[in-house]
Amino acid sequence: MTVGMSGFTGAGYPKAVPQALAAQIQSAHDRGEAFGIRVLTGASTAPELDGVLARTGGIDFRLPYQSDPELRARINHGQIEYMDIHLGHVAQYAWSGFFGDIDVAVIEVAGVLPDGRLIPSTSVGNNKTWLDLAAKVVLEVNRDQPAGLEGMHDIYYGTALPPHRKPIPLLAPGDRIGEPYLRVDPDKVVAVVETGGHDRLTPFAAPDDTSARIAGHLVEFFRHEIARGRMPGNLLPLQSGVGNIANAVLLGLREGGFEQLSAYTEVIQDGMLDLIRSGTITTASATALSLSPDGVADFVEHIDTYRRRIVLRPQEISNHAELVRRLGCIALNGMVEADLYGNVNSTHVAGSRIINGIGGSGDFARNGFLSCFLTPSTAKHGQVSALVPMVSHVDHTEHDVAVVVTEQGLADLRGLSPKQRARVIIERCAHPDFKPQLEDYFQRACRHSYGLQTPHLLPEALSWHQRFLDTGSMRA
Ligand code: 0RQ
Repeated sequence: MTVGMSGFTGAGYPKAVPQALAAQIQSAHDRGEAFGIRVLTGASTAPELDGVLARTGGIDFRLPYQSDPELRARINHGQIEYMDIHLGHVAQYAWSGFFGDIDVAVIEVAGVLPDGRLIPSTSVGNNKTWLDLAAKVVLEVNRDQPAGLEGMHDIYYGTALPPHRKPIPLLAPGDRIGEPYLRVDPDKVVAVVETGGHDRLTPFAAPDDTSARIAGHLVEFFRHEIARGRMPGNLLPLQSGVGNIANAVLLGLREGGFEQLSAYTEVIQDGMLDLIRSGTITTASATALSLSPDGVADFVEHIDTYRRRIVLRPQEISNHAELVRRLGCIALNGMVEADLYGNVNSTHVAGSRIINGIGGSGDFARNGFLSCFLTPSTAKHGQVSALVPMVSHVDHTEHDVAVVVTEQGLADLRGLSPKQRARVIIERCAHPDFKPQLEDYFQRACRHSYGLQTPHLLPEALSWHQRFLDTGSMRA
């Protein structure tokens, strides 16, 4: 069966049915019977869904974004087929039938109205799509999700496949263009399960020196862009990826004195919640709330304030190319590595081993007004350079990457040719330990490359990655 489940970055995923299903799968396997399902979600979920199903060997196919260690390990061992896809594309692929029939939707909700409409939970993700397309629906009603969530969501029912598409009437991040509830055909609902329990709650590390320096470079750059008249004083709607660096950047904006900001993004993390409560961010649109225990406590305490300032939407809207382009988002995403010419790898170590997935980074990087990629200049205790001659996997091409930032500095690639970009990236972003190695490669490539538009020495271009696999270090 193909099962569409709720869940986006550890929020709003079903907490009981996947575990019961895993027990059934385990019994079947113990009897020697094959039993595996295809699992489609919004994005990453939690040990109670991805973890437990992966451990039983019960997932045959999975999409889109994931971050569970058990699931990741099985994908990288070749036991699970994983399709990494832009989060904003999932719904149209599903409607077009590329995932086959959706047999069952398993969706967590915060409540059910007497007329059958559903109060969405802490994430919306692809729930509208799964509820619309699935033959049968199982609802998990989580009594522990805050009642004050009601009214925070905006579910837009006007999307369509070409040639029937109409402009989506959203002009500002806080606009409400739909309705606060999800619809479901009651005849399809085969079970309603009452559950409790909180979302997977990850505490954040306090920003370290590296993240603070990355944030500092960005804040200085934004001031420069404002001074040049390229952005208003309150910036443009921010899209901020997941993780500690993104959190540090948000804190940096508040400390930098920015005001009246807005966010049009996928995930609201603690850092953004702080800015919303303090009024630094006046409006935030997302598809999920991914909060630490402290973040949840704060969210519940001030939920009436947050309901006025936060809109949670389906991910086909939060990540919609038309809207990201119209609003002119500033895309801030992490990366694994970038190459001299600005191609970015967000997903794979050494070209073959996946970490999480592209998530929404491509939806925003390609369509945003300003596309920034952030990373420490080294990984693996300084043995690996995040700036390499050629990326071992490409998620974002040189044409979609405007700014690269490491703790060393910021490279503004706009308006530059490939060779000009290489000089700026080496100069501004590379770690001093790897700078001479990169300069040496680039200079020799400029002398001996087959073509001089994007100089490369093909036998050497991926040799840094091979050296890392052979010796644990990219150092020459
Ligand atoms: O692995 O813990 O085994 O050592 O990659 O790296 O430093 O913890 O960084 O948590 O910020 O994640 C790109 C993965 C960065 C993330 C990525 C290894 C490193 C570690 C994680 P270990 P860190 P972060 C909105 C947008 C794509 C999706 C996206 C991501 C692990 O930002 O998934 O942007 N992005 N979505 O050691 C070898 C390198 C490495 C490396 C890091 N150069 N070589 N290993 N690592 N760099 C959200 C959604 O869309 C839902």
